[in-house]
Amino acid sequence: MVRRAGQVHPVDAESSRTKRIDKAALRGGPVRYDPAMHDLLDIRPEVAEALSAGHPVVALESTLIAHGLPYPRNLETARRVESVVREAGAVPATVGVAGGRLCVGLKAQEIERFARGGDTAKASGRDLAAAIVGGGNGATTVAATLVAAHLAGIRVFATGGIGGVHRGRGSRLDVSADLAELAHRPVALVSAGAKAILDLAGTLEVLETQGVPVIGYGTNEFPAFYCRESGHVLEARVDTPFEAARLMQAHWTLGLGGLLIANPPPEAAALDPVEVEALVGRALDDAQSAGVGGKRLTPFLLDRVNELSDGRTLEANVALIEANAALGAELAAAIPALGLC
Ligand code: PSU
Ligand code: MN
Repeated sequence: MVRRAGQVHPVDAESSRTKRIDKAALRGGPVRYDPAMHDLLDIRPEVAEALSAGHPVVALESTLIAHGLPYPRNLETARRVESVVREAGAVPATVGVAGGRLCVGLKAQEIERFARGGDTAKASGRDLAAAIVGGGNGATTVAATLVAAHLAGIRVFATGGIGGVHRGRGSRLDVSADLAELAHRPVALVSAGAKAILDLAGTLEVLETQGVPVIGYGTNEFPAFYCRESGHVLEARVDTPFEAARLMQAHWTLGLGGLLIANPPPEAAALDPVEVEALVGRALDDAQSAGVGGKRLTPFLLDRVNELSDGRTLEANVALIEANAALGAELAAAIPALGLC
């Protein structure tokens, strides 16, 4: 088989790791090697090598860089999050479509281009094919990053807050594709719950319908992104990476899909829920008056609450992304201890 540099697929390698995954026959294993994948997927060498060697790897998304945070804070955060993962002993794999390929482990210059904005569209799972065929760039959402993580065989992915059910304004139904994708990808997603701009009760209902366990990390409550509490009590809680990894292992051994590890934002950065509710209410009114919907809605709302809070939601957002990346690295490190992969 012809293999070009930078196109290594770990599943293709005759490594003991591959054999272990095959033996375990977990649905959670990476997708089997398919030559057609070479043209679409580019697992960068550092990530491919770490995966083959069984070293911890954490997937990171790029929509929050290109559309979730303003420049230059987004660039600083993207770099900082990669260092946080490295300091915790894991390899970061920032995902995005670059030059028409789904890349796992974006290079520093690519991340910088995404952060500076311009030509980088927001790519969810359904946009991936068009972004690849179009030969351009695309910032991957949680949904699209889950696809890449699964194809590459990465088990842990850290983000800020997952997308979910948007609050009902009128009769339009807007449910993020993040939820359905998480249900089908055997990946543990670390997030500070779902974004505060959403209908959290509705989001939890859809996660239940989709069969996604929501596990509080050191908490009994679903966090509300900028806030540590939401009033929604969870059925599962873990307090250590090892406990989380055991649940992940059991879930995947049963052939099930993704898990949501809900990590409350750091105490020092968390905001008051009453204040956040007021900000979100105003941002939602503004979105409605401006007629913003579809994929522009989430970036608009995040931006608007940031303006209304004089930048305090941005500080909380950055702090919780970093905290989630650190926890992601700990979880990724706990997986090999269980002999999972
Ligand atoms: N988390 C953040 N900031 C973000 C997002 C998550 O802290 O900008 C992004 C993620 O990429 C997520 C997306 O997938 O928002 C959800 O968008 P939508 O509601 O259009 O599915
Ligand atoms: Mn939507």
